[in-house]
Amino acid sequence: MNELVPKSAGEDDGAVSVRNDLEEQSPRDEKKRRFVAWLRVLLMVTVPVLVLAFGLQQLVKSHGLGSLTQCVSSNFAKKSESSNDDSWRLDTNKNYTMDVDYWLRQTKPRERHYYMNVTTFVEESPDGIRRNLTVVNGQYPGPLLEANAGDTLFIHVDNQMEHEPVTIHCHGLFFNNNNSFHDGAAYINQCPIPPKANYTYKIELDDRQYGTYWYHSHFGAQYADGLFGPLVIHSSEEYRAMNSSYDKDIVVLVNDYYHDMASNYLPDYLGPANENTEPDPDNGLIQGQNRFDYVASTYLVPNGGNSSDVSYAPVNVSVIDLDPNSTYRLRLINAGFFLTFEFEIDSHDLEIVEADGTLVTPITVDSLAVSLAERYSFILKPRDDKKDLKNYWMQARFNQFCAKVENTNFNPDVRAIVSYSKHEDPSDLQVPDSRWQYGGGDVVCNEFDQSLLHTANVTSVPRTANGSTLPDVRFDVDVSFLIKANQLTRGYLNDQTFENYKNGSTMYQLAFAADNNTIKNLDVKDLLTNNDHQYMLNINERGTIVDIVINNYDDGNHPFHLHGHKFWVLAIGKTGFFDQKYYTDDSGVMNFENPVLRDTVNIPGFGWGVLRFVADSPGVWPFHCHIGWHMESGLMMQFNILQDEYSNWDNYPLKWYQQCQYWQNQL
Ligand SMILES: *[C@@H]1O[C@H](CO)[C@@H](O)[C@H](O)[C@H]1NC(C)=O
Ligand SMILES: *[C@@H]1O[C@H](CO)[C@@H](O)[C@H](O)[C@H]1NC(C)=O
Ligand SMILES: *[C@@H]1O[C@H](CO)[C@@H](O)[C@H](O)[C@H]1NC(C)=O
Ligand SMILES: *[C@@H]1O[C@H](CO)[C@@H](O)[C@H](O)[C@H]1NC(C)=O
Ligand SMILES: *[C@@H]1O[C@H](CO)[C@@H](O)[C@H](O)[C@H]1NC(C)=O
Ligand SMILES: *[C@@H]1O[C@H](CO)[C@@H](O)[C@H](O)[C@H]1NC(C)=O
Ligand SMILES: *[C@@H]1O[C@H](CO)[C@@H](O)[C@H](O)[C@H]1NC(C)=O
Ligand SMILES: *[C@@H]1O[C@H](CO)[C@@H](O)[C@H](O)[C@H]1NC(C)=O
Ligand SMILES: *[C@@H]1O[C@H](CO)[C@@H](O)[C@H](O)[C@H]1NC(C)=O
Ligand SMILES: *[C@@H]1O[C@H](CO)[C@@H](O)[C@H](O)[C@H]1NC(C)=O
Ligand SMILES: *[C@@H]1O[C@H](CO)[C@@H](O)[C@H](O)[C@H]1NC(C)=O
Ligand SMILES: *[C@@H]1O[C@H](CO)[C@@H](O)[C@H](O)[C@H]1NC(C)=O
Ligand SMILES: [Cu+2]
Repeated sequence: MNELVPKSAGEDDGAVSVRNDLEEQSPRDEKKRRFVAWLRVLLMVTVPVLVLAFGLQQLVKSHGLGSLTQCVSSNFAKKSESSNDDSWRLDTNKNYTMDVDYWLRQTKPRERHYYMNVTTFVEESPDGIRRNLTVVNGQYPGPLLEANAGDTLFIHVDNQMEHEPVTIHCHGLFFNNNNSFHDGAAYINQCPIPPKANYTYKIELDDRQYGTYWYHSHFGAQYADGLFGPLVIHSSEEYRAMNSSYDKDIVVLVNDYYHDMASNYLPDYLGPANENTEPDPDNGLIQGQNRFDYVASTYLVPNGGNSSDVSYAPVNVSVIDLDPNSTYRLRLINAGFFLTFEFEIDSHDLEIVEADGTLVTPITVDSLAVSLAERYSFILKPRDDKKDLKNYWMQARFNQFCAKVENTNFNPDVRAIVSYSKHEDPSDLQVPDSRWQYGGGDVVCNEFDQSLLHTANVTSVPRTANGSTLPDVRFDVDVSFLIKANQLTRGYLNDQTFENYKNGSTMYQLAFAADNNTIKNLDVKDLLTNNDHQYMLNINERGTIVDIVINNYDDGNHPFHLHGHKFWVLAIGKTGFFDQKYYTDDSGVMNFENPVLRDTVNIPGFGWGVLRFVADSPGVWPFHCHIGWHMESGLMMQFNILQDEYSNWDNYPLKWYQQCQYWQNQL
């Protein structure tokens, strides 16, 4: 095996802890050890035979690779019903407020270390209904990560869960400093961090990348359960380019929210005879919090649960405190799992200045629709005279037209209070009544019109050497949901539905077993390969200009995301199909001058889109619909970019490599 070990195996740069513990024990020993530990825990507590039997069954199941089985955790502690301890709730007023001056003073690149303990379950109630969550550092939602452009970000993940693997993916980062193995997409460019193991992501940030991003688990449907949070990259160059137009900077995190673990919905959703009917959320949250109007007689217990097990304690909306003498930059993130929402703040205009880390020519709106995984920054413009500023509703209205079924639990009009008044008890705040004025949302689930957004710092989009509007490579991809074997409905990109590659990860196979891997007959001259549910676009020439032409044959919308790159949104079509003549005619359907450059964009139901990117970052990059349910049903593929380069890197972390061996040994 020696020739396969990363060349840097012996070198420890002092940052990434390189250990041998995964190798020291044979997997069988490891299984035995865990089994004994488990038994010890079980015997310490006197448990009924039934629980023991259940536990053993789960233990066995949890060794199935990538199993999403949720298990009783030995360190699970049920909080007493009467407990007022809300230390599990992240203080977002504090943690999501950034220190503008501090970041402007940072002139030299630095290392930024963040520590994430990932724990199994806390039974808590962000909106009043008690449920289990998977969280970072025992709190919900996840903490803010910050750095400056050009810094090195270290994310030290300690997976303290007993039975679930985990990965952390930083959504939107380039990973273009020979570090794409830290993208954190499970089975694609990283083998997941096993239960009870730890791993350090070392991310040398591009010194030209700044703006609003977020992180989330990229293992199965895990992020729906709470493993996500904001990630902001500051830059004094960005601040100057924005004319230094704000003095306060805060994150507004919005997500749709389910009352049960994602894994409990999956068997039904992925099961036979379900024609892609996604579970509709029970609520939406702003800053991880919202009220839920619980009425026992009408409450729909998720997944056929027993209503006598429902536990509820009223929770109010969150309050975002603002200073009337300051000008705010708000960074809005759709960190949800399924739905688009429309956003507004009463009596305020929103001057949009950033989309997914790209500065755009400022435009002022009173509301905007935000698709899953997208981010916008805007300068908050109060319409009321500053001295009259009081309290206002912030509203995120989730578009129910994007869902196939309606969940009667869900009041899609989700709110928070924006408060300029000094207050003691938030529940005493007086907020003028207001009604949502923008209708029920776009009936075909369109998002904010992307053609209104223009990249600020651009002269024109990249063109091929001969100056034509055509790309070097045009990749056409048709999106559909098809019922195939066993009445199972799955998501298809062309004729392929994605399944996790369980034999390590794709990048591990391609980098270390190139001549002998099972997923690709190594002929990089093939643009497309599709073995073993691994549909791949292979681009091996640096700087290749690629257009992805997406035609959506499905009635549902799909917010597509490409890892490691931003793409130019050349065109979005709300109906019909893309026509080749748009490249050259004078219809103006495609924008080759100043379209928006972002990492996530919505493709409308029965619509289409053309996205251009430059293949200049070596790695194996997922391209997928960000709707968590759709990812699970196979709406994902991989872009294998510059394999000749990444295969020759000598800086793969030993632990990254060993984790793949660990999972291979479990097979
Ligand atoms: C937010 O939480 C992170 C992680 O715990 C911590 O490093 C950071 O200092 C906190 N930020 C603020 C502004 O409190
Ligand atoms: C949370 O998980 C524990 C352990 O699996 C389980 O006993 C409990 O019923 C769960 N609580 C909820 C609300 O699902
Ligand atoms: C992570 O967990 C360890 C062990 O319980 C604890 O010592 C440490 O303080 C935790 N770190 C954070 C950031 O919560
Ligand atoms: C990571 O795990 C190894 C053992 O698996 C342990 O020796 C090391 O202390 C752990 N590191 C942290 C920071 O918990
Ligand atoms: C604008 O683009 C130029 C040329 O690519 C680059 O050097 C500069 O850093 C960019 N400015 C900002 C604010 O991104
Ligand atoms: C900054 O000022 C310039 C010149 O007035 C203007 O063109 C540009 O749109 C402004 N940018 C922002 C983000 O306000
Ligand atoms: C629900 O729970 C109650 C009380 O624990 C029990 O009597 C009842 O049989 C349960 N119903 C179902 C359908 O499981
Ligand atoms: C805002 O500024 C005005 C005028 O300088 C001052 O009177 C007022 O106290 C300030 N308000 C706050 C909340 O700081
Ligand atoms: C929630 O806050 C609103 C606005 O301050 C207040 O009117 C209401 O009474 C509060 N509800 C509860 C249950 O505290
Ligand atoms: C320009 O280059 C593109 C991509 O290489 C090619 O498809 C196209 O035919 C070329 N156009 C002309 C006019 O040569
Ligand atoms: C290639 O695969 C075969 C069959 O799986 C195996 O016997 C052989 O050891 C592999 N060679 C290398 C270099 O991994
Ligand atoms: C990245 O890897 C390439 C080989 O593909 C090497 O030439 C280059 O020096 C590396 N760059 C850095 C910053 O390590
Ligand atoms: Cu989708």
